[in-house]
Amino acid sequence: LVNVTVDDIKVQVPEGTTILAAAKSAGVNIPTLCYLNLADFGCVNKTASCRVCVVEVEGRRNLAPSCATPVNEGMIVKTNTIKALNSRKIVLELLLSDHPKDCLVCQKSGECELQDLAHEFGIKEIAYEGKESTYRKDISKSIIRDMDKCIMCRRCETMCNEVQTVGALSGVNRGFDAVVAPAMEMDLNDSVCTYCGQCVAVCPTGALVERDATWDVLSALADPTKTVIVQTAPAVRVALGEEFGYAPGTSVTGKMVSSLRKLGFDRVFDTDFAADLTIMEEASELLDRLTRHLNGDTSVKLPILTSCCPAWVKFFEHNFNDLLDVPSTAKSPMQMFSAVAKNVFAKELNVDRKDLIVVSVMPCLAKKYEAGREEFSKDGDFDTDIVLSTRELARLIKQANINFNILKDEEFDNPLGESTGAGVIFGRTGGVIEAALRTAADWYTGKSLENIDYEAVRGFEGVRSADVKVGDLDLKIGIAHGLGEARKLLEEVREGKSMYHAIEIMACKGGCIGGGGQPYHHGNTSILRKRTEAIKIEDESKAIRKSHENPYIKKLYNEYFKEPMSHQAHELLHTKYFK
Ligand code: HC1
Ligand code: SF4
Repeated sequence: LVNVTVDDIKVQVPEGTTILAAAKSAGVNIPTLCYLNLADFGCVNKTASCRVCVVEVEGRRNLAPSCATPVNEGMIVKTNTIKALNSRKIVLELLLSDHPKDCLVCQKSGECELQDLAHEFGIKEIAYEGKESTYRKDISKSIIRDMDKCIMCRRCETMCNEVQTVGALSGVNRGFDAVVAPAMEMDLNDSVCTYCGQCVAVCPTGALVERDATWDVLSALADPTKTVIVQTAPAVRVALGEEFGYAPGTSVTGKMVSSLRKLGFDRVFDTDFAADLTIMEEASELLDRLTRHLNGDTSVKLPILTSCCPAWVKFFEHNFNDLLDVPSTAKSPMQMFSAVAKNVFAKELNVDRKDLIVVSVMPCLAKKYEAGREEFSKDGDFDTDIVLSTRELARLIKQANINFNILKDEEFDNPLGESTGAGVIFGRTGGVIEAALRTAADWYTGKSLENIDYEAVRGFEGVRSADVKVGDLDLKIGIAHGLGEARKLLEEVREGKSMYHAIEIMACKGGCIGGGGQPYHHGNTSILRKRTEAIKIEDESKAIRKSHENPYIKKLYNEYFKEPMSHQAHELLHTKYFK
């Protein structure tokens, strides 16, 4: 341990600790901007590029960036001298001088870290006028890149390259033209970007934001010729409340349903229902591949990989296109829901599929991209019409003057609103495979098993491996969350080193609860664990916790699909992957 004094407070910290961390342990919060420590992601962005966190160190002539300077024995640090404060203020003024002054209409207004600092520092005018750097706006289906607002903190780059290992973003050009962009400044659309949205989740300003579709929803709801239905993803219910002042980890399912009804949706349905449907197909595929493999069929590919995360799908299409026959062919729950809605439910309603608008509320930005994939359309009509993120739904509720906090809990509509505990756990890492195991174990043993809590697949480590017994089968299950972790597992599969039978992969840390469209965590990743806990409580509170026991799923198979992997099921519920 070394002895350090920060603003006259003495602390002992381990050797190698940064001044910033030492100050924190002394209860002194030094402001930061580029710095970001996402402990649960194994990611620290300390490029020391913004210089907001500078402090004076006794005996040194220059100010030190506290995020990147380690302490040493006897160090005396002053964080609030006039020299440090003045320097911080000038840095902010310089950043603002090359930043658009459109805060009033910026999507990030109110949640922008630069705006917050400018406010805290009492900056009342733009001190330096002059030329501003301008770039072409890059608008993809999921994300808008407005690099005029980029402050070169490089958080997005660290996230994309080090955590996700996608490599879509890097600093290009020099001086005034320097910008963080895909190679050769191409658009995200033409790059290897997976639309995971994790860069958006950590961007401190409005440089990276979701493509907002709230107005599309309002227009659809106002169109009397359209029937507008909505589905809500498992992870939305445990995060939406944060936008209305509820503590992280508060589940607001009933209020969410009631707010959607107030917004005017004709039916409020649940993606969890379709998660149960996904399990019917995925668990069948798992058992089918397993039994054929055990019977010596060498054409069978194992492990089977889950396929419900669209960023993950795009990642393996780019990086592992020699393994396209390994993932399950099951569509994601969102797409299964929409396929059933447009092809089965529309007929029940006697509505033409073009007049049925399917809106999805997702914790994810890649879902916007997924909805626009050609294979999920029929004669130019997409199965999923509009995707809103959790943040956008909150915006919509506020725009419509709905007092969310006083709403009474309401139930989803049926038939596409009934779900089991297995459906809701899709929202957290390990949940999809646990849901599949609950069903596969019952089917394989021919019994209704009581022990359905597969603790071994739960947890938060980036890559997990679990030995699970299903009847007389000893299964090895792999779980990865975060694309960098997924890459490690996939490389093992490619090299033939993987002895897993099934692998679940989610592109975001924590699974969908940590999706790029969720309320901002501002670097406090303990929020993700609280959302996970809320998912657990939702699961345990359900009367039915196995997908194949969902009565409406049984009805759908009786009346339409007949059985999993039937011809009808293949037509509506399965997909293909592309190089
Ligand atoms: Fe997910 Fe899924 S769990 S992908 O993480 O399989 O987004 O929540 O909706 O489709 O169900 C996201 C969440 C979500 C799908 C389901
Ligand atoms: Fe990288 Fe994901 Fe951002 Fe695309 S969305 S640039 S893959 S972090």
